[in-house]
Amino acid sequence: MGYRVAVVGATGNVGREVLNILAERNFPADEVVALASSRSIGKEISYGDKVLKAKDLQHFDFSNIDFAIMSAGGAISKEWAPRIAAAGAIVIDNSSYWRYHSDVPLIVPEVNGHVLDRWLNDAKRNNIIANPNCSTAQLVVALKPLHDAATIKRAVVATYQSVSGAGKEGVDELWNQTKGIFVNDSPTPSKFPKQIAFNVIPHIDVFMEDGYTKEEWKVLAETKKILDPKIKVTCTAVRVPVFVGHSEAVNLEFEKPISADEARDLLREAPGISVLDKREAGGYATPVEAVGEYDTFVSRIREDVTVENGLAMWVVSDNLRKGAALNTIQIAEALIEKGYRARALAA
Ligand code: 11C
Repeated sequence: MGYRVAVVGATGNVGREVLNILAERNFPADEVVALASSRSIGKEISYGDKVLKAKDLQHFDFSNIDFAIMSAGGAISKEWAPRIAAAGAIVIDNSSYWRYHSDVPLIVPEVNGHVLDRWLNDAKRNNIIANPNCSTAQLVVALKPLHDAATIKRAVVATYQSVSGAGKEGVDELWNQTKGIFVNDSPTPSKFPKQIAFNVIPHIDVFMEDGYTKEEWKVLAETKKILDPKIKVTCTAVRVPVFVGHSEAVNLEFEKPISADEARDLLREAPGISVLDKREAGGYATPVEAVGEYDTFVSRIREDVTVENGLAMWVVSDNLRKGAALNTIQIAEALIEKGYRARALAA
């Protein structure tokens, strides 16, 4: 007997990817239910070669559900994750709401999947697991093997984030502005604070008191929680006119020496990473190649001689996959591998 999975926020960009990836990976599900807010009830969504109709979250009975994968935003997660978890399902939440709670693990399986061993055996666990922000997920996958080998002291990150990170409205705004500019319409920013077509915007999420944006703060706080609280991280997060795929320029300072060749070899062996690093035109990954892929691509690995034990690199991933939907499913797969049994069987 397989698992019962509820996908909350199934009609959004990430919810749809969750359904695609569950089907692609043959996730051992007996039943998959698509849930949405009342305005999307009845909307049709693909799940492999089937079509699911969105059901109403408000009236759904979670008492038989094993995994609830939530991608419906922080307000819904704040209200519903504890209710769903209390009904006995494991909630894997994509919003930022639960990530920083000390009793909620924040998991990227390749990096800190071991945390789930103790969590699964903790009788007092609150049944909520958080999924990181997309820019953090791909970053920590690439940092982990290097940190294990030479201990990262400081990371300086600049992100180049696609509009799909801002949801369907972000994608529509880039599309409409791009088309409009060709017919001399003046672009009207609505989802983004300035014109995004043919432009870049150094502002994602709200500004904080210290001048960083919340998106930048997430990269700092989440890297520390997932990988190592001792790593110093600074970030500039930038929105770029790309539909899917986040890129990051990363400069690292290590405690111990590590050469570009050593780093490349370690990254080649590491789970979830493809190294694409030829020092020639086109010998590196761009977002276009990362779309639809599971792996995070690492390119442009080189020594940064401006600091002692420095490396620079370029990290690209599909933000809707490793940055969101794929990682949530990998968390569920890790729990199954660690012995979490379908409730119908465990009863
Ligand atoms: C973006 N990274 O690209 C954001 C989207 O905290 O999960 C994801 C926000 C989050 O706009």
